[in-house]
Amino acid sequence: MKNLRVFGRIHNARRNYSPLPVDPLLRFKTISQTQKAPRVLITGSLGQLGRGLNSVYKYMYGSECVVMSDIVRLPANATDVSDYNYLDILNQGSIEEIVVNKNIDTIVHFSALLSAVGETNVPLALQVNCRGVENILQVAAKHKLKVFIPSTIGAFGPTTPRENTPDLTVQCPTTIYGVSKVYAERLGEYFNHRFGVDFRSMRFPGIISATKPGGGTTDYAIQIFYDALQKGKHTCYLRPDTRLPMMYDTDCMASVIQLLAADSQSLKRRTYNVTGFSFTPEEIADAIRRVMPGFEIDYDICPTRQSIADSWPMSLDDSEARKDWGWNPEYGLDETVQVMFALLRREEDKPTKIVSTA
Ligand code: AKB
Repeated sequence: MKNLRVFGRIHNARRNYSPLPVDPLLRFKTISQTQKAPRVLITGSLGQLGRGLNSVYKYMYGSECVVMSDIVRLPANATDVSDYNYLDILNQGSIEEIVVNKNIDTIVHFSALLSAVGETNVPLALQVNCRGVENILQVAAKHKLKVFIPSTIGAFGPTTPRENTPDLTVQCPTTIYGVSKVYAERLGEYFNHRFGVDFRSMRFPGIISATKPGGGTTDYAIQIFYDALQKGKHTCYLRPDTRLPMMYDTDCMASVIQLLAADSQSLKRRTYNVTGFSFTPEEIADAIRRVMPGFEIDYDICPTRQSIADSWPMSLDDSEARKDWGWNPEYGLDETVQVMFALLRREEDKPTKIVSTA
């Protein structure tokens, strides 16, 4: 949890974001004081978001509240992870076994193939992103669980209005990732009204965290910080004017925890847009230059990722989430740049890699 302390040093001077509180953990503490501890199973927990969420939940409710799972061996530096289990989400019986044995009441289903990697292996994307979701929802229906399955800006497509994209609009994505996430949204809503499953979802923008993702279109927005520190320069695979919505990691963790803690009655829909801020590669490079004046960026466009990015919204309307369950991001672009450098610089001084940003 040491990384959490970095947040207190950042000051938010932008409009549209709440000023960062004196106590950066306040929003997590407040929820933990009013809500009973859940028993959360995180699938795909060694990906970009799982370890951060594990750390936040443990901070809120102690080490007993999270069960971590994935299909790979735990890395040697994963001292933050306890109760780690092998779980193949394609095996419904195994999901059920862990739910029963560990007395789980909530599943956060992070296992998924992201947008760019999905295009390189469509059969696997169908398995993981569709069959996996079906299994999770069926187990949730049988054992009366609350379920969070993230969706994405990738669930929109080229015919969606690209600016200030609302919750309810055209959803005709052109990637297998997007198609599978629309399926997850619709299937979750169906299980909610047909079987009463407490399904909750959000369409995430690109998430900027110190933990690296794998195979996404927005990944450059993390790599740029590693490259800035290691080489003073980044070669970007997207055009300089490609505007995409993004969000800082801690805001992402807060959104999951807040949505899961929200009173079911207050939810007018089961899938909400959430966002932090939008920028282009050119604009993030400028923001980095404000703290690292010599930083350079050049471009070597990847046609696959560029065409995916061109089909996605440039900004999201998340007013429904703000209204219904109090969504309120705290990090803008400049705050994100500061906290990312603070985290990565501190990790550079350590013998091990970054393990948690939450
Ligand atoms: C990706 O780029 O595929 C993901 C996403 C926006 O869902 N980060």
